[in-house]
Amino acid sequence: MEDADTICAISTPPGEGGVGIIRISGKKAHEIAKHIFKARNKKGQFTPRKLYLGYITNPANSQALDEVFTVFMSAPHTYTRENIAEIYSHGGYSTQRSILSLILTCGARLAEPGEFTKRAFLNGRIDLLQAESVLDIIRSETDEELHYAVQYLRGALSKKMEGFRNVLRNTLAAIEALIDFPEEDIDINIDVILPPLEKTKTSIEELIHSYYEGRGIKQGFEVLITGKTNVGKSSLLNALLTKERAIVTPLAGTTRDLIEDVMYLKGMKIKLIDTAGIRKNGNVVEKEGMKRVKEKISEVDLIIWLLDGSQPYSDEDAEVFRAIHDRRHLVAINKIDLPQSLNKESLASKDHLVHISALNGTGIDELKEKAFLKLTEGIKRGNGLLITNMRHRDALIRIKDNIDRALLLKKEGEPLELIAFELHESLHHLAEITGESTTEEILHQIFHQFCIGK
Ligand SMILES: Nc1nc2c(ncn2[C@@H]2O[C@H](COP(=O)(O)OP(=O)(O)OP(=O)(O)O)[C@@H](O)[C@H]2O)c(=O)[nH]1
Ligand SMILES: [Mg+2]
Repeated sequence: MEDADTICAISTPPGEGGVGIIRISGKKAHEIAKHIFKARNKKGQFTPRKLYLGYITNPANSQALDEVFTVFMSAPHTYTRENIAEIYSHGGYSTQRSILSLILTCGARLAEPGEFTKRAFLNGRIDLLQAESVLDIIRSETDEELHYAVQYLRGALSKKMEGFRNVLRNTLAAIEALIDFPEEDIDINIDVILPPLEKTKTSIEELIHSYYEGRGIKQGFEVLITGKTNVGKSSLLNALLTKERAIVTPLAGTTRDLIEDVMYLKGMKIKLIDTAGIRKNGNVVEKEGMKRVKEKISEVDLIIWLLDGSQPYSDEDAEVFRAIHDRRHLVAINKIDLPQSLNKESLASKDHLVHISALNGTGIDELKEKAFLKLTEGIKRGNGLLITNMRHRDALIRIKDNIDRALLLKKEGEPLELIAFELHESLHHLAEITGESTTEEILHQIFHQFCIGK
């Protein structure tokens, strides 16, 4: 990045606000800022990382544009590892735009989306995993999402990859030594060098499997409410959302389509889906509605199967059960405020049974708690890491395949050169994750998802 030009951008969101931050990074950052900033009560050099109060003034006509704070930060101890100047102006559209235009006329150019973070990556301050976590932090909607993104910015995932790399490199080095000096008496036994590789493979598999939960934390989980007509599905949706989202009537067949809305459960985003009730002799519209429910059942993360406790178990309930029994589900018996006549013995799945009244709110908290536990089953908390990014998952799958093939080749007594080839490949895929060998196209894809000014 020796000859990199100087970039600038408004780093705060557009529109009116208390403060607007304009950021300049690059060789000429300090020079440009000094040229347009007139500090009050200040003579001589600016001390780095100290805020100075003053005016942004157009040198061409000495016109003051805004009263601002300015800070100078010196390379390499900055976000981009370049010289940076930041100007804290008033958060008005016009003031920020005129300051930015002035900076542009002084020789900086407008930053591309994510270019500050891209420079931090290209200048070696952070790796690609950390750069991506910056985007995740900005986009976090829930505490959980933020928790993981911050961990990754601090290098938790990078450290894990470093561990994988060490094992792969050591194994490869040992195998190459065996290839290069077959006649000599080297103290390397292939049966000793492979177990760490197998252990690494297990860790990689765990990470690949964590993607399901990781994706849920990042994008939210889908929870579907199903059951026969009139059992209270729409009432339950409304009770969970604590608003009258869906129409509720005493008539069977009220809901015809999928009705979706978002709720937050202990910091997790949940997309709740209410559905058309299942019944035998529905009309054309209901039949279409039921078809959609059945399609959706295979896609969602959790199903709440709702039954009416005041009615005997029926063929229609059994039909619903057949559709959902092999999917992750909870069983909720509704209308417990009424006299009960549901024969519970007939329920094939007694697991995770909750008794509720969508009408008066009984059991709703317990249902939420059980849904949370079901959705987070298998998620390792504390030190557990999760993969939330498809790019990482795909690369890890390729690494795992390389290791699988390497181990199989060994078992079948194939030449060591073939094993070495697989290990070389796996290291290459690992370098793609951390960004040591990544194409310009992938970098473009990643950084163009950022906003301008980050
Ligand atoms: N007593 C009692 N009535 C309830 C309860 N939950 C729902 N109901 C009533 O049951 C009827 C049907 O409720 P809905 O929420 O529309 O049922 P649904 O399963 O969405 O019905 P469809 O959309 O037609 O399949 C309404 O009259 C509700 O007021 C409950 O917990 N107790
Ligand atoms: Mg309904």
